[in-house]
Amino acid sequence: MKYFNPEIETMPLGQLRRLQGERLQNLAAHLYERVPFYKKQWAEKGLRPADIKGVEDLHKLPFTRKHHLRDHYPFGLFALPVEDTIRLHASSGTTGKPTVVGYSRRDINTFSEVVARSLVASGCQPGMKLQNAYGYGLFTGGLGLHYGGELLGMTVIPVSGGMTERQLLLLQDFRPEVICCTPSYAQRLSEELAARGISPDSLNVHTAILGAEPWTEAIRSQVEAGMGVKAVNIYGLSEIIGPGVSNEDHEERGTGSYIWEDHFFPEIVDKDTGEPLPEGEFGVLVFTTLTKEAMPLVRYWTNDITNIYYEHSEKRTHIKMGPIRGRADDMLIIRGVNLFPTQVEEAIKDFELLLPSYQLIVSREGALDSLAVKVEVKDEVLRALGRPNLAQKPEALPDALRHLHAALAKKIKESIGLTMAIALAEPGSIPRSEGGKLNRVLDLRKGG
Ligand code: DLL
Repeated sequence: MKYFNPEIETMPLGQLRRLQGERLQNLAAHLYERVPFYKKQWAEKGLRPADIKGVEDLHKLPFTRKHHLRDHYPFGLFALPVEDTIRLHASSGTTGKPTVVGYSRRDINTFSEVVARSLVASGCQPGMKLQNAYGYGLFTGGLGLHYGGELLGMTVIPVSGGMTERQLLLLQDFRPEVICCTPSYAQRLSEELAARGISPDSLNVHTAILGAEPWTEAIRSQVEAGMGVKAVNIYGLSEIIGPGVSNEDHEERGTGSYIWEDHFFPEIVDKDTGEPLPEGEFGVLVFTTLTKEAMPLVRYWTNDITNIYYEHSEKRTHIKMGPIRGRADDMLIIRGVNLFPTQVEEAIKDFELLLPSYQLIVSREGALDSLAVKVEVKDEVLRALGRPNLAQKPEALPDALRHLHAALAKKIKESIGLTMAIALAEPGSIPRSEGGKLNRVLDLRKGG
């Protein structure tokens, strides 16, 4: 099958807009009646549901932010009585209480459908086996992919995250065609396969569906070569539904991920002013859930930075989003320069002697913040150079590494505008993913 839902996925834009408009009108009326938070917020701006006639009026409504969810913890933003929900999920914040989301039966059906659409876009077909290495539990990854895979008619292997030994055993013995996990864990699996001398050709897996954390083309290349797969992107967040808000098509890899905009209406807004930005420009991604019942969200400020654009494609009419550059709150400001960790990853990718495995270390010397990047050199390179001590001063390194060090410093300076200390490191010396979300920034300023 080419599409899970051909009628919706290829719906002409005019018709899609009308559908979105109708859904938005219903949503506004539903929320105004049922959720005091929205009624109060809109009343303060003199707005009533009748003022929202279509998606073109959406910008009039205020944003909903993560702190609103926290302020109404745990169920205060639900639009249905908790007893009418059939599932709860939660995402753990960095501090304090988790963000709670609830689902009605119809919401779970929607969730399963958008994941099924995402799986078909990724290259899955009914009958294929899906090794699901996203964590099961309050995290939406495990159960989200599980239900979507079952709806499509795949054979789901609910292994959950981590447990590398078991993942490798199942890959070899159950011979799944598809695996889904975080990109950093796919890197980890690629490395384990190489370390154990297991050739990707001996496996049956041809597709890896990666998401839940930012990743780049450098990681795509590493995973595609290391596991012998096509690596495709899946994006989502628990507040909106979970995984399956958008997904790449396996035949259009690298051109963006289709947002299932009949359910999740996207906007890109300026991160400082909140003003909507024109198609293609980068800003904060904001979503309105058009069909959710238990906990719909209006103009939810995701904090993720990307762009959205229509691209002529023979396959689908829905809008695409580019890769997430990072979250607005991951942005580092070092000596006045703003940067996302993924920019460093992009700079590293052109150096053939390096692995896309890095860590950014932020520290403070006196009043000044400084940033160092630790990046791993490929094992074969170090072997060919007779295993030099990488801890010595760059000037003392063998020529190849000295040049590499200088070229990387220059590239970072040119592309990001910062002078960074660079530490070349042994392969495997930077902490690896255990299946959950990997943090590539070590901030030594905290608490000091
Ligand atoms: O991470 C849902 C998910 C599960 C997505 C499995 C994909 C696969 P949360 O735990 O609520 O939900 O975290 C959501 O993770 O706002 C992004 O910052 C980040 N994120 C998710 N997918 C991607 C992706 C799940 N493909 C937050 N690329 C989001 C970059 C991603 N960042």
